[in-house]
Amino acid sequence: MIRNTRFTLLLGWFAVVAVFGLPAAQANEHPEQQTVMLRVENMTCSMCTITVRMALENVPGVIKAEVTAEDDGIGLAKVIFDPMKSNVEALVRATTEAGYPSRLNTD
Ligand SMILES: [Cu+2]
Repeated sequence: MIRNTRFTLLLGWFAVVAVFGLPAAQANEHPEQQTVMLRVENMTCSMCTITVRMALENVPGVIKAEVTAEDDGIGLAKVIFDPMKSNVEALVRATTEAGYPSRLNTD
């Protein structure tokens, strides 16, 4: 009887894994992608968003960058990158070297 119950539980577990995948695997569904927001300075015209986006997308490991600018000259860059190939420091360096100092947006 006990053995039978264990067997039923085991079957149930297999059914859950079959339908949903291993819980740990699900939590790490996209370990190759990380998203950060950067606060970018010196955004003076609409071309700046393109310049900053290109600077970010030229960083090895960057998958996608979206840049918006406000009237106050501050821009926001949403950057999706492979954390195995890049990091926030490399992203900040790229915009800064392009003339747009940035830092991790903590708001
Ligand atoms: Cu500009």
